[in-house]
Amino acid sequence: MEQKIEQLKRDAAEAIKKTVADLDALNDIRVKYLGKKGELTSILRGMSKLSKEERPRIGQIVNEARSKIEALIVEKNEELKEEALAQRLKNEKIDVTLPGRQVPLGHLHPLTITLNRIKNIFMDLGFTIAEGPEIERDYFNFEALNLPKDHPARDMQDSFYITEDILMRTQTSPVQARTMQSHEPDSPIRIIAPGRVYRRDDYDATHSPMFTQVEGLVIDKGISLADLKGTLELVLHQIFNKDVGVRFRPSFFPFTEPSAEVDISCVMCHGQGCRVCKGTGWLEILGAGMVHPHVLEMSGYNPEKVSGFAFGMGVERIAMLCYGVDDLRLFYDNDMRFLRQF
Ligand code: 2NM
Repeated sequence: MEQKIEQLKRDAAEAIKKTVADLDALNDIRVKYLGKKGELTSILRGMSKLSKEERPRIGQIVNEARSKIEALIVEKNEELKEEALAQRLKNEKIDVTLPGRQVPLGHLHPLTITLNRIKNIFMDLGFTIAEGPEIERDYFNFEALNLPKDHPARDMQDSFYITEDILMRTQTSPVQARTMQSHEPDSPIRIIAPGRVYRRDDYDATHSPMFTQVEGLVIDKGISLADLKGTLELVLHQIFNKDVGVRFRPSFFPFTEPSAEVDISCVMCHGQGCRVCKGTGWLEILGAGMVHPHVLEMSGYNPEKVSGFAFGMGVERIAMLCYGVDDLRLFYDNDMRFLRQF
C-alpha cells in the first residue's frame, strides 16, 4: 500500500514536471490524482478494508501525498502563469516612440467653400443672412414677385409642384418677399438669401434640377442704380479679382425695373475670346435690378418713400469659374478623386 502511494506520488510529480505552458493539462492532472474520482481519493475510500492499526498510518501517508501533489500543482500553476504573462508582454510589446497614425481629415465641399466666401464678402458689407423654406407657397415664390397666374415661368413643366399651391422654390426670392412682409413697412433691409432651388431642368454639364443660389435685397430711402452697380462691382472684384472687367447689360425680370444682366470679363482668356466665353470675351454671372414698385407695394412697402435693388447669382457657376471646373455634375457626384482636390 505504501509503495502504491509512493508510486502515485512519483507519477504525479513526473506528470506535473512535464507539463509545459498548458494550464488545462495541469488541471487534468489535478483531477486524475486529487479529484473526487481520483486515485488518492479512491485509496482513502478503501480504508475501511484496512485494519484498525493500519488506518491512521495509511491515512497520514495519503494526506501527505495529497499535500505534496497539491503544492507541486500550485507551484507549477504559478510558473505557467508567469511564463504566459512573460510571453504576452513579449508579443504585445508596443513601441511608444513610433509616430502616431495619420487620422484622415475631411474638408469642406467646394460649393460650401465658394458659398462661404460669398457670404463673408456680403457680411463685410453689412448684409445679414436670411433663410426660408425650400418647399414654398406659390404666393411667395411667384405672386408676390410680380409673376401673375398666367406667367410662363409658372408652368408645371418648369417647376416641381407638390399641390396646386405648393412647390419646390424655383429661386430664393420668396425669402426676400417674406423678409419684407415680416418687417415694419418701409424699414431698411440689407439681406442675402443663400440656398438650394429647384427647377425641372435636364441634368447636363451646365444644368441641374437642384442648384444653389445667392440672392440679395437692399431697401432704404434713396437707394439707386448707382448703389446696385457699386455694390455688385465691389463684390465681383472680391469673388474673382480686382482686375476683372464688369459690365451691365439691359435685361428683363418681372420683379425688377429696370433690370440688368451682369457680365465679367472671361476668367479663362481675360477677354480675348475662347471656348468658355464662346468667343465673346464675357461671361454672364448674375441678374439684378431695381425692385419693381409693384413688388414693394405687395409686401407692404411704399415705393414713393423707399426704393431698393435686388440681385441673384448661381453658386455652382461661380465655383466652376473660380476653380476651372467644366462640368457642374462633378459637384454632386461625390467622387473623392474630384473632391480631394479642393
Ligand atoms: C435675380 C435677378 C434680379 C430678385 C428680386 C427680388 C425681390 F424679392 F426683391 F423682388 N429678389 N431677387 C432678383 C432680381 C433676382 O436673380 C437672377
